[in-house]
Amino acid sequence: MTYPNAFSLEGKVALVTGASYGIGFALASALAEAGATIAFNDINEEFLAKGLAAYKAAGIDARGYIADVTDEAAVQKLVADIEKDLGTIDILVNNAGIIKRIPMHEMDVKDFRQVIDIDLTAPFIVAKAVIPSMMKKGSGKIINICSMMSELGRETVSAYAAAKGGLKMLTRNIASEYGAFNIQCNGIGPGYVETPQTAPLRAPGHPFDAFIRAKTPAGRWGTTDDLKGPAVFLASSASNFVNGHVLYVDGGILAYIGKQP
Ligand code: NAP
Ligand code: GCO
Repeated sequence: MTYPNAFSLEGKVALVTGASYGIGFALASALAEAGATIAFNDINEEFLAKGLAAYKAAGIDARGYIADVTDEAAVQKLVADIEKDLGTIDILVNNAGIIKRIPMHEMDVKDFRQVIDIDLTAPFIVAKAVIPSMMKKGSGKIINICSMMSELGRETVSAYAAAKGGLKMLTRNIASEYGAFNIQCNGIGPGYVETPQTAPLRAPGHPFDAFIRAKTPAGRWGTTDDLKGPAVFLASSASNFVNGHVLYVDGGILAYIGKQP
């Protein structure tokens, strides 16, 4: 395989969950720029429409579908509809996710369960739905969007850390169970990235902003652009012998004790 062909996604179909905006939109855009045909879903008609308009504005002919990733029947239909419209899904990016920042001793169990359902059970549901066709095709790429919280904890994010820690191990187990079918499953672990999900932490004067800048060697928040190259790499044949790995795209946070005050 010559370069840069190894990074080409020409002829590939990619499903990116929860990709109307944020990290999912950036990852889908990157895969499209590398040649992939994009399908994405959202649970909200309004956001889906906005996402379709944003892809069109970016020159990307993405297909959008309404589906709740926690609903197995809806996901099975989503995958069947995409396979009918576009063909076998070659690349799955399990991106959809939520966070609830609540002190654990104050957290209602239904909130804990909702985070686990969306951030851990849903990646299982969606991966389970696409793997049979990948097995038949003899190839596939699954990319699970993990987190710093796949490795670290902090106050108020117990459910999210439990889910993302579990997602790291689900990634490794899918890699283990399906590597023989030429299916590679890896994770991307973004650091702290400027998206709607982290907007509350970046509010003017919020202490977390200075905290994260001090914990990041580059002294800045990540942007969704920082995640594009890693996603193309893990979605392409350039990573065919990379399996069960979580690629942390964190600017060095996990390696750094933090800037001395
Ligand atoms: P975001 O801006 O909150 O977007 C999350 C997306 O997931 C939205 O499009 C949302 O759809 C969708 N979603 C939520 N629940 C869903 C469900 N049940 N079914 C279908 N779609 C659903 O989040 P983000 O910052 O882009 O993060 C994307 C992923 O990266 C998440 O897994 C997050 O945990 C992870 N991550 C984020 C950061 C960061 O710093 N931002 C860092 C590490 C990892 P709606 O618009 O309809 O709600
Ligand atoms: C938080 C943040 C983080 C980021 C991301 C870091 O409250 O700590 O939301 O969890 O979303 O997961 O990698």
